[in-house]
Amino acid sequence: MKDIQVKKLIEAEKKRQKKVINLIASENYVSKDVLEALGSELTNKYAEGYPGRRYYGGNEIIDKTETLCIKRALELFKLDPNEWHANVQPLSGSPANLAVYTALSGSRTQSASGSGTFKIMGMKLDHGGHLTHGHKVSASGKFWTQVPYGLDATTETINYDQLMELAMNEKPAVVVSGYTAYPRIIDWIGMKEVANAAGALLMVDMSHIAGLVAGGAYPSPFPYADIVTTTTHKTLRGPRAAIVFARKDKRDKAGNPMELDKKIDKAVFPGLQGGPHANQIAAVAVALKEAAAPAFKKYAFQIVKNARVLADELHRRGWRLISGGTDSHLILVDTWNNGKKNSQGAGGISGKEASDRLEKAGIIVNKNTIPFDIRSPADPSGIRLGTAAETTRGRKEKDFKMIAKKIDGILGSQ
Ligand code: DSN
Repeated sequence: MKDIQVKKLIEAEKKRQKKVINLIASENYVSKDVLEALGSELTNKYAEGYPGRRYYGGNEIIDKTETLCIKRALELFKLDPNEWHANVQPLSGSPANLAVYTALSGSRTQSASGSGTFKIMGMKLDHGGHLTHGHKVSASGKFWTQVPYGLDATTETINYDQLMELAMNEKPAVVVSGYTAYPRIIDWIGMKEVANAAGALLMVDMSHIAGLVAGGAYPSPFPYADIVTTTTHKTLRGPRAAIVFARKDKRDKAGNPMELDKKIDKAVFPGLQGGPHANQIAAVAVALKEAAAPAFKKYAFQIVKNARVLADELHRRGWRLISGGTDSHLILVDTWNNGKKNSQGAGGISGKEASDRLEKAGIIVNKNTIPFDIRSPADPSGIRLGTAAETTRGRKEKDFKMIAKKIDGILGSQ
């Protein structure tokens, strides 16, 4: 690279990534092949439209690339192409979710009187939901109306009866499940019953768990969901991008075809985006093939094993974990109400301080709200830990025991 300034920055970031223990639950390390596809000449091509229906000439190869990516996406999650559609153009997770709401709500999002409001029933941010599940600071909450739900105060897990009651009262158009800070297995059947009872569609944002689902280490939402969105760069270990899957055969209450596939395609392009990033789509295709290999299955199960060990060790050392532990790749630690260090139940260290202290020691995490947090998102009560990135680097149970010991030492000292 001739640009020395940028080259130095890239080298410095590479060095930083190698040096640290990365416990950011939404990050991972991609393969050289994924990087090669991302850095390829495919970035030079404009391809507005879809395979076989482009607005620019010269798209023969791009058509093949996108078609291959779609095929691999459907195959990886064992979906019948007659039943499911995949759109691989969303640039990342937020545009993917926005495309779904745009597709479902039609052109008029809210009438002036408030009637006909398009309601998104989504988990509250501080309980583990995502901004794009209807939060008021996101376009999803500005254009549409969130029906927020939270976790059970005692178990810190989903209470499906509470959700059912809320859904029946509010009659949302769509129930969104799949979260950014929920360590437990989601009962997809329970979520489907909630959506069905309200006459709503079930949308699952499986961004965090996609790699676990692909590897068989977490139950698949596909048998129950109407729409599934996912980013491709978390446990799935691909480039930064997203996919929207939609059922082709969904009918509305009157029995008319909903054409979710066509509506979502239109919402992505020309609704929200211009030309797709063909280099990114090629890199997703590479990652999907990698995720279909037997080694990835082993990887997905190892992520969960490592997370369980990390959770058990922290718990054993006196740290309060949200919901008591994990079934997935992530753990939410309550650093503020830390039973071991603080018998009064308050006055522990904030998530920000915990994250700062760990970073100084080379362990990278993110501060995170915990359910019913009394502190602010900028300085919340907890930290979120994930094991996908370090599992990619070959770390196993014994390494995560050491990591737990280190974390305890760093956060436990006054
Ligand atoms: N930033 C992602 C995460 O960390 O979970 C969500 O957008």
